Amino acid sequence: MKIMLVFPPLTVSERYANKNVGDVGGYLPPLGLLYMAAVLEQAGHEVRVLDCPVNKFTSDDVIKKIGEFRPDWVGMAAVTVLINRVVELNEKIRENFPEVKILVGGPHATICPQETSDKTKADIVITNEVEDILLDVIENYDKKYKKKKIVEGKPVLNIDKLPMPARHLIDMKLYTSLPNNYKRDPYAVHMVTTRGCPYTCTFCASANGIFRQRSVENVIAEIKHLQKTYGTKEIVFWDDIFTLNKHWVHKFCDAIISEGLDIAWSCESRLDLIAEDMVKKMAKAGCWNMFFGIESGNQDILDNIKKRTNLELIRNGVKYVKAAGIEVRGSFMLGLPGETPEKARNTIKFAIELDPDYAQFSITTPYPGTELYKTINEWGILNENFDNFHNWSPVFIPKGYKNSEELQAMQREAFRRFYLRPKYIIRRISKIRSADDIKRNLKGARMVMGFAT
Ligand code: B12
Ligand code: SF4
Repeated sequence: MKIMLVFPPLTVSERYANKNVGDVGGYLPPLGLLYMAAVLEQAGHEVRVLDCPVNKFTSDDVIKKIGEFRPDWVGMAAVTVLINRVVELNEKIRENFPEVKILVGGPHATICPQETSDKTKADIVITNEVEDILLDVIENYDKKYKKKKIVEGKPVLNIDKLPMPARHLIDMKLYTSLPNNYKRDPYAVHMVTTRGCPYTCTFCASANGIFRQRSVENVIAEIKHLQKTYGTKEIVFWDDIFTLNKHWVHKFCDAIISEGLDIAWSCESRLDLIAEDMVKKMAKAGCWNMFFGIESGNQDILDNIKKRTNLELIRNGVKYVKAAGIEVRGSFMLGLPGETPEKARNTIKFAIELDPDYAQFSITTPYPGTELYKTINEWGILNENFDNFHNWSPVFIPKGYKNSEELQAMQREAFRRFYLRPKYIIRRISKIRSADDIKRNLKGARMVMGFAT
């Protein structure tokens, strides 16, 4: 069968709700679709992947591409902010190609399957991870699934058995991480080595998952494949918590060191999952940058959102990572439940005290399905226009704020106070080593100014 998998259109300025940010990059291959494509190809199906954001395709371009390929099925990925795009695309596909069957999945479909099915009128919505059920649905649709509108996928228990993502179906040269997220462009490629996060943070769409991890051997094999096929020089691990299993991290670093793999890498984790010896070894194995969700500088707010950590653990974690020579990127959230402008200023002060290499100040967005979403009316007012669910517009106004303008102004203040410090600017300039560094820093500065003004 012929299957086209589509990542719906969303421009960078739409993603950041900010026209001043410019096209700074931050495009990563749609891994979920590439895993699906690999499973389908392995079974002999013909697959195309259409990543609209990176190609700047509109919904009309998608229709044109469908006309050229004439697939039996079109599958679409939906995060919450894209759900209305999926609805619009489905309407156009139905109008132009009534014979094509439509499949929808991804994080929003998983959280709101009924709403996704009603709104998109897809032939079938599959929730959760889909690799174990996808072939059955596509191949036996008429016999087994025609009467169903929603099928429940399940977490894949042994993720080592999955084929590698079908990156050959996209133009890998088009992808670049955000400027603070790579140093050996154009060869930074992203990977995931785990699935599911067992923590319970109330705002997070990944919470309460079953943690699974690939074997070190399996991950090293993918890195070698990327080096050989694409000349990859850098890997960005987008796992929710890369260092949950310290034993695994040691083994992974030992493998990189003993095999002499020349690879720079970065990853995400929690600051209470940092051990001094572990980060030292990570640095030795090529890790240069780590991203942490710090969220707030107020203990009561961290408790409210069930972050299950404290300010001291955060301070220590930052100290260990910096001492190992690894750059720190900290993500802070403004407008969390229980926050007032005064408490937001504590968060900004905490960010300045920790002094990470980069800080991101996003605006709390209560995604459907999260604990925060379910209890939101206790904490403030929610405007449920999913088109704005991208973490950069105030969709939720906590009781402590007068209005959305006050919250948006707080975000600008945070960016200004953090980035426009002479100490910070001097440090960034002193780290410039090459023409590439200059390019990256200029792009980053433009982005920051977009948020600060
Ligand atoms: C890498 C990443 C990004 C990257 C790359 C996005 C991309 N092109 O895929 C970047 C940085 C660009 C990004 C941006 C955003 N992201 Co993001 N991102 C992630 C992250 C960390 C990993 C995604 C991933 O690759 N997972 C691995 C693959 C294998 O899993 P998967 O994508 O979920 O796919 C599986 C299933 O969902 C399903 N599936 C997926 N697509 C489809 C399609 C069909 C037809 C079917 C049947 C099934 C199906 O099957 C797949 C295989 O089992 C996740 C968190 C996470 N742990 O998943 C957040 C996450 C997906 N992002 C999120 C958000 C909010 C965003 C932004 C809106 C934030 C922002 N303003 O920057 C933007 C949206 C941009 C966009 N166009 O999507 C949220 C989504 C929550 C929600 N309900 O919407 C998540 C869940 C983070 C979180 N915990 O809150 N993101
Ligand atoms: S915020 Fe991080 S630790 Fe908390 S549930 Fe989400 S991914 Fe897990």
